[in-house]
Amino acid sequence: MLQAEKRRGGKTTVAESAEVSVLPIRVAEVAVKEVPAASPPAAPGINVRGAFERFDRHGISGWITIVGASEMKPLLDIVLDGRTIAQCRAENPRDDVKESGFGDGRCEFRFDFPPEISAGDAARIRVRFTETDLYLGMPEAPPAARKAASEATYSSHFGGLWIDRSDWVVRLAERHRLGLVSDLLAERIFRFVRDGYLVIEKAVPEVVVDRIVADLEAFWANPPPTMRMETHEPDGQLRVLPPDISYRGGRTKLLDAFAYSAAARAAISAPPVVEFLHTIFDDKPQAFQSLTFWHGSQQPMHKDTAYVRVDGNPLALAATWLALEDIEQGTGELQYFVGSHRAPDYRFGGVSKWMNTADADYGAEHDKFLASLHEDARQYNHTKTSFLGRKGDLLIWHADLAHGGSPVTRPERTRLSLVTHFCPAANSPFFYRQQKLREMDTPSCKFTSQHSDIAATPAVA
Ligand SMILES: O=C(O)CCC(=O)C(=O)O
Repeated sequence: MLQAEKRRGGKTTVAESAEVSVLPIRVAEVAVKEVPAASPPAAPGINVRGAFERFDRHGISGWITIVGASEMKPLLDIVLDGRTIAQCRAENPRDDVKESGFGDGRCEFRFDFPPEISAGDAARIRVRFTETDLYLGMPEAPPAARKAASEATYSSHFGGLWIDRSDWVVRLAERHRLGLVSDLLAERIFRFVRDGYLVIEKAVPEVVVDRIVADLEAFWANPPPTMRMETHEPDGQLRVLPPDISYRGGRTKLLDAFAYSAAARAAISAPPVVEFLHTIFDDKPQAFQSLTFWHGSQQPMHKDTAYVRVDGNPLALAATWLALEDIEQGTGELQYFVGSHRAPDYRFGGVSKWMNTADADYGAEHDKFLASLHEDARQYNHTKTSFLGRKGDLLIWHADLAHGGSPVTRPERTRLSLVTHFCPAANSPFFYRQQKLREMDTPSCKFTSQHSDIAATPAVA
């Protein structure tokens, strides 16, 4: 409608009003070229009144009405970096506006930012009339958003940990100089930041690994009632079910063994692992999901940030892969693209670090995402390598390292492994939004599970 008006009348008029604030409109001939709010466009056209009343880290709201045509309820595009990420109509009732003499008063607009909009994103949100180049003059971005935007020194648009900042070497050197980080740890962090992963040989004593394997055998044979497995068998659909030994292979994994096995908890919180994670998180690590594989998963190359959600900061995440036996070639060994954690963000829907499985075309976008990792590898020369760890060796990967399971060419061989996802203790796994079961807080590591009330599940070992 506005487009039609604009074509007929040429440009837009903004008039002064004593009673209500004027909503300045900026006319952008191209998205980046803006006429200052104070200079009203020359030709007569549409008289718009309104106000931006809220623009903060969590959303925007205000009201807008077209003088003399208040029955027209403008549709607004919420725009981020030139892309429309949502629309809202200015049509919610506002008695105060009605009393001021502006039509029926149904003119409020409101848009709450979805959780995947980072603080930096919020600072760059713009609003325009749908199907036009008419942008509403935005109030100054909220302080938190401005700060986040001005500190955008992370390699990912979504921020990250201190090791992801452009000044990480300076910060590492400072910690090293102050004696907070040993030579060995400094070297480990350096390699992790450069490559996106770190191998710690003999991170977990063999005796602990043997106990874990015995526990896993027992869980498969006689599962604790609340334990769950995750499987894609037999039809490729993801299901979370009570463990059934006939599924013990392929991509099926036993979930959160740490809730039931003291040995698994000991391995997950092995001192060199905790020391490393505590340093990169600047916080106690929180193990919030573990997966035990019997065979190679053959998962395609992927990045955990698409699926494993941590509220607030999608990159406040790291994972460990523990070899529960000597890993041999052809058994589906873990593989990864070295340095891929520094490739540009893939944004689902053009916006989000997280994949939204509720999107109608999410399957197609997932394929696109997976393909993009191989394109990045070609473009940025990421070499593919794999982890042939010996029993007790452990690999830590960065939240954004592209990794997966290599093809299994020796299906008769097992590939026993324990994967754990961690975030800082102060962060919340996304599943807390649905439910929060009791956690276990130890001096070195916090354990929390989406499926198991850890406090109610005495460990078998
Ligand atoms: O162990 C594997 O084969 C892959 C594990 C993995 O990619 C994951 O848990 O994110």
